[in-house]
Amino acid sequence: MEARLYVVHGSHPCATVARALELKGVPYRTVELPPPLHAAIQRARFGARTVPGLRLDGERVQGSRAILRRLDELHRPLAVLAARSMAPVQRRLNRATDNALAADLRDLPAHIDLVDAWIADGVLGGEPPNAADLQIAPSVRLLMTIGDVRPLVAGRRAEELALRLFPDWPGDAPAGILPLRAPAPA
Ligand SMILES: N[C@@H](CCC(=O)N[C@@H](CS)C(=O)NCC(=O)O)C(=O)O
Repeated sequence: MEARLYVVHGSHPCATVARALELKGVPYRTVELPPPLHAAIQRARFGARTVPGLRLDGERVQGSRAILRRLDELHRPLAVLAARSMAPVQRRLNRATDNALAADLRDLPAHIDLVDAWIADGVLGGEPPNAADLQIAPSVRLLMTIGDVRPLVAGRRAEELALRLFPDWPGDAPAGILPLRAPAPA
């Protein structure tokens, strides 16, 4: 997919679209238009004066709301298709068998206890963060995107550390997607 985003420097609706493209993983080129020439250029290219405008494989969409709507339309089926073909490969690469999952779920509460103990002992959670913080906090933060296991971390020191060092994190898998049940929180 070839995308070209037409912007004016500092425009907030243009920032909206740029971020949406990044979040959806759509590579794009930015064309910065010099005001006030943008008005004539945009009108000729998109039929309206304002930026942003987006060219997507030849299709032209103007205005941040219309662009985000169009990106959603295009990307929902693509994401489903991609997930269908990627998931089995990823599963093999990560040796994600039901047995491995069962073992991981069984061991997870002990791992979280260990992280909490390290935080309590000052091994983790200091300022500035150390190398171990930067290894462990993102692992906990990633786990927190899995609704089935999030309760195991909720309210724990490990959760606070993960959120403090990595407040923003992509992804959210709703509870109920794992083929096995996670252990109940202690
Ligand atoms: N609601 C529109 C707002 C677009 C808009 O006002 N863009 C400004 C830049 S922030 C613009 O093109 N201003 C120049 C002009 O009005 O000619 C959208 O979200 O796309």
